[in-house]
Amino acid sequence: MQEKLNLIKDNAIEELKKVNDAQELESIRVKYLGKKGELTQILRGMGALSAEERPIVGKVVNEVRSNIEELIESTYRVIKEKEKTNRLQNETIDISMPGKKQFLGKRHPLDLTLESMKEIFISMGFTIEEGPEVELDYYNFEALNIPKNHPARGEQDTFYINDSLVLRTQTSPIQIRTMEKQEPPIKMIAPGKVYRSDAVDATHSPIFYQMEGLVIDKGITFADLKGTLDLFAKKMFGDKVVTKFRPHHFPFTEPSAEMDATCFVCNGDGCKVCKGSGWIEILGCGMVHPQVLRNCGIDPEVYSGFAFGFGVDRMVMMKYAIDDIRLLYESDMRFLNQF
Ligand code: 2NM
Repeated sequence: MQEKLNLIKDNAIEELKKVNDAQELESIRVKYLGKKGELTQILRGMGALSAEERPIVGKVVNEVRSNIEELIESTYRVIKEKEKTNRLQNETIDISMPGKKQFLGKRHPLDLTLESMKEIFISMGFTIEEGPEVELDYYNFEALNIPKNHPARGEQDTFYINDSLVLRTQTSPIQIRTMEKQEPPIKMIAPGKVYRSDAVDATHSPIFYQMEGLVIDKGITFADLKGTLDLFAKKMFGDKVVTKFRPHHFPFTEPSAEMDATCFVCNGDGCKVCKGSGWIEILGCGMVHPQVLRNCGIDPEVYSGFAFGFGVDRMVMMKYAIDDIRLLYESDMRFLNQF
């Protein structure tokens, strides 16, 4: 028995000398000390020994066992030390290697254009107001003279949350909310995202951006409207731009108009951007309808005002000669990196 134990010990020592890594070391530990290991087998078989033999053999087995354990322990430390040295040698940092490129985000052309529009109106003393995108039917339609069954509802078909809640089709509900809570004078713009259930094509997107504006005070006339919007066009597209106002119809303004500006590309001669006409349609506008003022608790005998609305996407598309609105919503970096 003593001989057998010594043989096991010598074998273990030999094998441990040849160990190269932690995995090999572990399989040696299992081989000798594991549940089915050689020493464990011997311990299990001790029941068959006589009462005198048992303590003697037990002592030797334990000695061999702790010898092997210590050896495994020290071999483990040697292996770890070797691994660390190897790692340090292999992981040297080559500071002459080129770095990893960090990609910086960019402003979206819609955001850039919206900002330059806002700047122009801020410089004229307008405040910026905001409102909810999920809006009461009342603020989106009713208060703006668009009752149920009005044909304008069809043109602005939208996403209904339920009978009284819609995704706003225009930013005008922000004007209504502002007029309700603020005494005139009011001089505000309302930029934001709006929704319509339009099928996607080169000029339609179910989500797009609008910017509307409103001025209410005593004695505001159509001349104020023209002066303000003409100045906007000059600041936005250049001093040479000339504007003209064509009669139009909106339910919430009377009279109403659309403003055209001479094409900023050809100065009115006619080109691809203005489709040969020399003019570009910029915005809709008008004097706020007296009923809309009354709906907001403003007396139309005392106050008057004008309002206007732009499609921001249209502005971006004109400014950069983009012919497909989908490019603004597809997040294709090959497109967006150009701005
Ligand atoms: C437009 C065109 C004309 C407009 C009217 C109002 C309000 F609330 F004051 F009645 N807000 N916005 C308006 C007027 C909007 O967009 C093409």
